[in-house]
Amino acid sequence: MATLQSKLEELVPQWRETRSKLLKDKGNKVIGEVTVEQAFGGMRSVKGMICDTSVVDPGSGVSFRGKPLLDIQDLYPEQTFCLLLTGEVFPMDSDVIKNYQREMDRRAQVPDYVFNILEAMPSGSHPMTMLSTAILAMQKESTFAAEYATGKMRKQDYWLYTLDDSLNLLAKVPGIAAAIYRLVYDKGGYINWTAGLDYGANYANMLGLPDPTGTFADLMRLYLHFHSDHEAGNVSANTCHTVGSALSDAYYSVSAGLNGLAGPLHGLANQECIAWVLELNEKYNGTPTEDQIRDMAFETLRAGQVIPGYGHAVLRVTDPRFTGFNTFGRKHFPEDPVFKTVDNVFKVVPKVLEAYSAERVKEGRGAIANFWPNVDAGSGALLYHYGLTEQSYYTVLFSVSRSMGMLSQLIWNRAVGTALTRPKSVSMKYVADM
Ligand code: CMX
Repeated sequence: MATLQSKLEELVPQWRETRSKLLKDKGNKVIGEVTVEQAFGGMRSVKGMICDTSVVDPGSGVSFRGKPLLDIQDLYPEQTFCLLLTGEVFPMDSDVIKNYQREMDRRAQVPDYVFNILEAMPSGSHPMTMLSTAILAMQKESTFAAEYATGKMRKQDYWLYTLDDSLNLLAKVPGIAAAIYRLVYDKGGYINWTAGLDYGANYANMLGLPDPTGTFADLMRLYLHFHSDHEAGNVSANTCHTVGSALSDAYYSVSAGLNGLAGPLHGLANQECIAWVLELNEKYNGTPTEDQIRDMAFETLRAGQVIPGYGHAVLRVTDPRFTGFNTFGRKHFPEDPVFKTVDNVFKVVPKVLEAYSAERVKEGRGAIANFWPNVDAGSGALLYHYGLTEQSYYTVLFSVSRSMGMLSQLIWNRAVGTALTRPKSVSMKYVADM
């Protein structure tokens, strides 16, 4: 019977052969150069990594293994993870997916000590701190670390043990994340994983929100699919990769990546976006007019703050993930007041940012590179509609999804044998003397 592991056993030798051939034939080709501006500017656009799971095109957004996101938006999360790893879309009734789901069922039980740790954390701990801590606490479960410690693990088998750790982590993360939700926001007892239920529906079910129409489970599937991967250079993926390159196991690496996702310029932006939208609704007693949105947008900018959910380090168009979420909202609840505001903000804010950017340029400050919404601009309104109103939880949802991307990249890097990350830095004096 075909499984994800057996598929990878076929693919890994091919990837290694490709890597060797590329190194031999193209090893001395230049793929990028770095200016002083880029070195000070967060290495924006510096090409210095290889990643096959996904590519972000500035003009069209993310594609997973060459497939544009909106062409594959109906995939279930278990299909997403297998696609990121193998490049193949396996039908839900295929052996690979059925086997993967059985692995999730078999591994989903969260150890009791994780709940004890979560319950012992001080009240007021951010849900992201709790998630990262819970994952780190499970590091002792790592089969990679245990096998490495024996001194007998062969380098070519690193990926196999990383796959084992990854399946274990992916199976447990929704249960941990749902427990954090129920604990922090006083929602009652924990809800167990249900064997036989798909990944997205399981997470929705464990959160425990009412879902009479089943569309909240649909949203969770879409949410987990959309946020899963965004190539290798973003803060969470890049951090996970760097930590993993030291052969730290998947628990150390993912926990580290999530600490980056918890930053307001990255994953925490979804929390800030919905807060901004709710502030608008409150200030104007309901869905604001376009003029009112314009006023508040300028007010935010003049106060020296960013408009959350707009702009992107790579994208120069509306993020297709925003488009997908917006389509979901328009289909299921176009009249929802929070969704309507998000929809109207989309009509106004890009023009405001464009005007503000022109002002900045006149004043000698740099332009804003992208005026369009990113993934975080719209997702919160959809969650809000279903009663998931606790904004400080939103980045945890992102994390459950992004774990798939970080882990698929970690497995891939172990499989092809990517080396320890160690770029070179230079001093200010070095630049001054150039
Ligand atoms: N509102 C106001 N100013 C913005 C802006 C926005 N939405 N987006 C960019 N700018 C500003 C930057 O702050 C920067 O100003 P300074 O030079 O004064 O520091 C200037 O425009 C140039 O930035 P940029 O080249 O356009 O964008 P960066 O690649 O530096 O930053 C990002 C990208 C996402 C951090 C930025 O657009 C931003 O802060 N957006 C709002 C926060 C957000 O939505 N983050 C989520 C991103 C998605 C994710 O990774 O999860």
